[in-house]
Amino acid sequence: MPSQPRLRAISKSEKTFDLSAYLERTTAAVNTGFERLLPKAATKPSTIHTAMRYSLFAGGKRLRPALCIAAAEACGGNLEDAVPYACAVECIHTYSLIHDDLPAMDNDDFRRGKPTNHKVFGEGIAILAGDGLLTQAFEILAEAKAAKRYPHNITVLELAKASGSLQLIAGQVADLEGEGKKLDEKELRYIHERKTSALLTCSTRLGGMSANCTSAQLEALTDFGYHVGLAFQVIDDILDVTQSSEQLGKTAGKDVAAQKATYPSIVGLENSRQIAKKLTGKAFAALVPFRAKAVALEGLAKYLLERDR
Ligand code: GRG
Repeated sequence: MPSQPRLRAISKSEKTFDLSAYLERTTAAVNTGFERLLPKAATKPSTIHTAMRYSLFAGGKRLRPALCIAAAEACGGNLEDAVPYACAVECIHTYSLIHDDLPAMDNDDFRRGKPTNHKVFGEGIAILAGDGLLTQAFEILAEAKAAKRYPHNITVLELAKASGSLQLIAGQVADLEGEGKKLDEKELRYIHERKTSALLTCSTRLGGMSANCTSAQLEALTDFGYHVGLAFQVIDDILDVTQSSEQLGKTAGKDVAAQKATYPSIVGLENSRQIAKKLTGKAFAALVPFRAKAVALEGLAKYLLERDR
């Protein structure tokens, strides 16, 4: 039974890992990084910089940055070098949420417990705030300290591919086109791999790159990111039908209302929970080569499985 010792080793190291302290530390470092890396709100034209900062500082969970930093640490790197990489991914993530909330897409009024960007600044500025963050991500990455094995052309390509029309945007297109249609599990997985897992995988890979990881480490981080990304989205689908809007900080029940295919709608709630657990088990297994250095990645994967918002 090869999987049992792995899972046992993980629960042992988790006992010594304080996830909330870790998230506090990584979030604080990323917020400080943003203060340094972003134009100030008052910088002309101040409307756009205020709008970009509004969504960036609206209270997101900062999971992608935490995964990025934890991946760097698993490879022997440090928080300071990983922060710009983490900020770049969070800029992409936040841009995608601003655009996803627009009336032409998911048409949402509520995100991260606050009115959505277009509700506060209007649609034109919200589109531009998303564009601004998308561009800012690449500026940050191009100016980040590059590790020996991963020069800027590699890291920029990494983020461009994860955010582009074959991954994040492909997932969003398939999601839009799938509304009201009966999708099967394979088609749903296609969406989840691109809309969610691609950017989570990119987070762990960029973290590894910031730490000058080996190719074997990069492969393990890819395997981990992929499975944790899929588990994350299955849980997101579950939370959409089991939690309140207040709890989630965004409108609950949107998937059902928009007639979107989700794991619970295709395989049922209990099977969805089992699938998320299985995916997390695979993510854990990918961490074996990192031994004790993967303690933060393990803690984050466990948290993502058990989260309630
Ligand atoms: C507009 C190109 C484009 C893409 C949009 C982000 C997105 C793709 C759609 C939003 C809906 C959705 C279910 C996305 C999947 C990823 C996801 C679950 C995002 C929410 O991530 P959290 O929970 O959010 O980490 P916070 O606000 O905590 O950062």
